Amino acid sequence: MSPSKSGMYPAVPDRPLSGLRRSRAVLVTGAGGEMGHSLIGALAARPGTSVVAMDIRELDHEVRAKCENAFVGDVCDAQLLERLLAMYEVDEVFHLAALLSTRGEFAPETAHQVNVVGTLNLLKLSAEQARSHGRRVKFIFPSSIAAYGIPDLDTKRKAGAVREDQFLEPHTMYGVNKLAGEHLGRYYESHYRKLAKDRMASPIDFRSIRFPGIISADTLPSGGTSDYGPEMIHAAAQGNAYACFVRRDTRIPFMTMPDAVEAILKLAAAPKERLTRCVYNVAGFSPSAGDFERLVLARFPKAQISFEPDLGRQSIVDSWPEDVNDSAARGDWGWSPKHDLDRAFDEYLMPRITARYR
Ligand code: AKB
Repeated sequence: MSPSKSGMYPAVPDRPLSGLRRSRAVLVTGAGGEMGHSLIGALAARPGTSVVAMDIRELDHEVRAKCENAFVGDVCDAQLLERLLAMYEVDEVFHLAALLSTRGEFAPETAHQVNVVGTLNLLKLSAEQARSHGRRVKFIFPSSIAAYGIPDLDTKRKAGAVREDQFLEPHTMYGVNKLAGEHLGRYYESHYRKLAKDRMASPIDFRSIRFPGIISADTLPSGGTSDYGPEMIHAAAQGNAYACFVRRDTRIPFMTMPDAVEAILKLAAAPKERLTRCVYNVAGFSPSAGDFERLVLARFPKAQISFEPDLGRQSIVDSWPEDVNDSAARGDWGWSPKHDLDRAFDEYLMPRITARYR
């Protein structure tokens, strides 16, 4: 193995790591992103799990140290993926790499490449892996509330907690891409190469969660439209003024990062026969932007928060539901979030964020 240019960790090695036998591994794409940071720690702590990470940038030392190997590259690079999968016997893929909703609107075609073509590459190679080692590959796909597109505010307010099959007409390229990813996963699980004589039935075990906005105490999001929630909290903790880009009465669902990681691990571990669908809603809490302001001011009385709505970004969050109905996740795999809004602030965000910026 040769060192990467930065000398931080090996670039793509050109041979299997353990002689002729490929070692078994869990693949995490987008490993350097917000969810990757938290998920990799939890996966690496699972007994007998080797994590192979992939990201467009080199990983932080802390995250890298928890991985068996890390590859720098693009999920659109089919050759890189092929080489990676030639070295490891991958049983499980957590496909986190994505271009989020705000960034995607500045470069919709690039978003399509990363979010759809990248997902297709991974599904195809996972199906090939399944054929080569004879076991289904579990494919975990974080989708998003961006898959919903509610036509106007009046309908949004009347709709309340939306079910998985309602309002599936997304307004953003990212939402369109996430919905496409869900359909691709369902196709690879149930219908892939329907007419081929040599087909392996059901090579992929596809499981997806439509996540709400996620708030982490340890990292800040970038390129999303739910970012105003975490941005407001982190800005106050750092003593920075914050101009919120949506109206005070804007309401969408959120959850904490520990609950999001718990959800993804719980769905991944659920017995297949208990699952009645491929794609699940999960709800945490549904504050308005004004509720965030109130809670932040109660804890940081000197915080300077103003509201300067950006019409474009506002229209995106206005098309997302106020709340989601997660009864299928609760019934099928025991989903139940640990944090409501107050516990999120008091037991998770405040202790960690204040320590972080002290
Ligand atoms: C975004 O804002 O694009 C994401 C999401 C809701 O999926 N955080």
